[in-house]
Amino acid sequence: MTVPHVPGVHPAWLPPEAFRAAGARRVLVLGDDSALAATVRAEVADACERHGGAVAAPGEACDLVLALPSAGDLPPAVRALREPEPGAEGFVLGRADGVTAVLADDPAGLLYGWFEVARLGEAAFGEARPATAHRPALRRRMLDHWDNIDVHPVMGQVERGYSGGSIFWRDGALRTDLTRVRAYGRLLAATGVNAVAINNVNVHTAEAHLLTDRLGEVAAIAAELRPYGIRVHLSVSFASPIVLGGLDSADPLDEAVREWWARTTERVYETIPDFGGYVVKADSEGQPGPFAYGRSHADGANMLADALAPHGGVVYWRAFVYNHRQDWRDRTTDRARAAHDHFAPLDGRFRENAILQVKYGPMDFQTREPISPVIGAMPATRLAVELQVTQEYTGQQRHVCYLGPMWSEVLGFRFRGPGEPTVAEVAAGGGLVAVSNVGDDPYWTGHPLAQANLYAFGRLAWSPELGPAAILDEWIGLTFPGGGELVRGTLHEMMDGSWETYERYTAPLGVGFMVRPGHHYGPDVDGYEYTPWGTYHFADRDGVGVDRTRATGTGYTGQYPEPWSQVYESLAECPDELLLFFHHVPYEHVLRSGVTVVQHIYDTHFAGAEEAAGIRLAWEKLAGAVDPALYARVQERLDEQVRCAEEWRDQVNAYFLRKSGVPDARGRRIY
Ligand code: GCW
Repeated sequence: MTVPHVPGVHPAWLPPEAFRAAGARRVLVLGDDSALAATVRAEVADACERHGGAVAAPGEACDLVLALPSAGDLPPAVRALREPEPGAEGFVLGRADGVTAVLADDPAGLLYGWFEVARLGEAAFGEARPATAHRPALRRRMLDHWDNIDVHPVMGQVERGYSGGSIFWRDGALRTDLTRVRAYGRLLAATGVNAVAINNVNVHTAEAHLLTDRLGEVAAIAAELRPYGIRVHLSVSFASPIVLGGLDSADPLDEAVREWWARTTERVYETIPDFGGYVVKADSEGQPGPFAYGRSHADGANMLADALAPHGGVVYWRAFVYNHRQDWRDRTTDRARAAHDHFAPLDGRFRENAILQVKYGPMDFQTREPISPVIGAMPATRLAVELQVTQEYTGQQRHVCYLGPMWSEVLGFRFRGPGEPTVAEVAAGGGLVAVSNVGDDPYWTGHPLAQANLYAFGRLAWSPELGPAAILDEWIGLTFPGGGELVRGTLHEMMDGSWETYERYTAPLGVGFMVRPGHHYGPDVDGYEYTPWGTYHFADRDGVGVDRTRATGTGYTGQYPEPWSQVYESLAECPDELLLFFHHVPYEHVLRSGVTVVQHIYDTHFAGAEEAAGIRLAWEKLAGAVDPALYARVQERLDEQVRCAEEWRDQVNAYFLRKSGVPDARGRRIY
């Protein structure tokens, strides 16, 4: 095992500098003969070689010890740090009598502890620290790749990918050099991620074969990610028994179909014994599913769960099921209702190893949505919450949009009010999943600053209670070591409020979309208004918004328990930022903030575009303070962000001025 360093590829949050403090010291590893312990030894050796420290042998003096208690005698200084219990994948970190210790019950904990020491830097070797346990709050912390093997004619190599091609495949074949995949695994492990699904949930013909005759490619990728504790998962087509097995049905209750899945899954585990499981998008946007056979989604998911169970695998079954061929004239169909209508009645009917994967909002990864009511409605089902790191609807990695604050709001939401479980707690036994934003771009994420989103996802999946601003600072400190106060302060100022800035210049008050159909970039207020996708805003000359109340609308508010059911139903109590998601109101309706809806639209759009210009201006302070190529890449993207934000501002403001006839109270220029 060697630590992957890929020339020409930005080291992201793991530059060699991040390991200076530990690598300059004497480090003892007391591990077992597992692959993960070998990784920890390799990491330590690599850091020490670079920074002049030394790998200590048992019994020798050391400054840092990473140990499984079963693997040998701890140095006397840290024997007293044994409590509290680290738990699965966790570690205890403490410092006593000049020795820092990371103690774990399993080698994964040692690896995560090693990266925590890197995060702390010199601080890990300062004052004594009481032994503190660090344990992942969510058991499964996974990134989904929407990578294709073949370049799709519309979606390209990576669906909704804004960072170049796939790190796994190129032009129809597995890449020959997979060092970069290992480096990716390392970056993810440093944030706490422990699972990856390698291919698009829209499973096309070539990708369907990964399950059978192209399984070797999955095994090769798994071999690169395994040393960093990451289990590989595969998106599979529900129609596989037909497409690959030559059967004439994929009916989940058909014995031949069930047997096909059992046999096929057995072969997967013969090849990849630690294979994680399947991800399935069924009966959704044209993908095949159990509805074709009159079966429920529990029948579909359970069939796969049964095939996986003997091997310890899980199926992530996506709840993103809605009618994408609806008639815009029909006001009774509400896309927001769909997932709850389909899945809530199935609560308690899913197997133990079936995980229902629910997007955080009821629509589709918008900049602002209420939390999906499905998450609060299925106490007898294992749930995973799905986020989108790739910025499909949040600026496509051309805009700075740090999503940590949004995710932290999502994870901290309590369906039943104060004192009741948070979304993160509801999902603890299932997991947190996100669509990756990584590609073969030298900066990994297209926009170098979009790396912060990938980092924040992993950190929040491990510790949902961490503050997003603190995570941002952690990321800045690791990624720009030695940058000094100018770099740290400027990046913080540019990024911390960037999600809200993005929200200000795009669709107002939670109404969503207003993006250009198809590629979803840039403004198009009526782009989706008369389409079959179910994503409307209903603006007319009198008002705007979607009536989702029980009293007069689609009844969606009734999918929430109290207090939210009442809060969202009530025009007076509904939070401003979601007002147009839940209510259709006149333009002169006064928000809780005291401003009318239409004036709010003007104000926020002027402010948002101005803030985008401010972000660009701030970056100029860093000319000469960061790497010139990185500087240029960010600057080019900021130019586009400012241009696009102005376009959003002018189109949205012009649209609402023309519809409403209400002038801007401050007389600013609207076209
Ligand atoms: O956000 C939408 C995207 C689709 C995607 C779908 C999904 C993979 O526009 O490209 O398909 O969601 O989540 O399945």
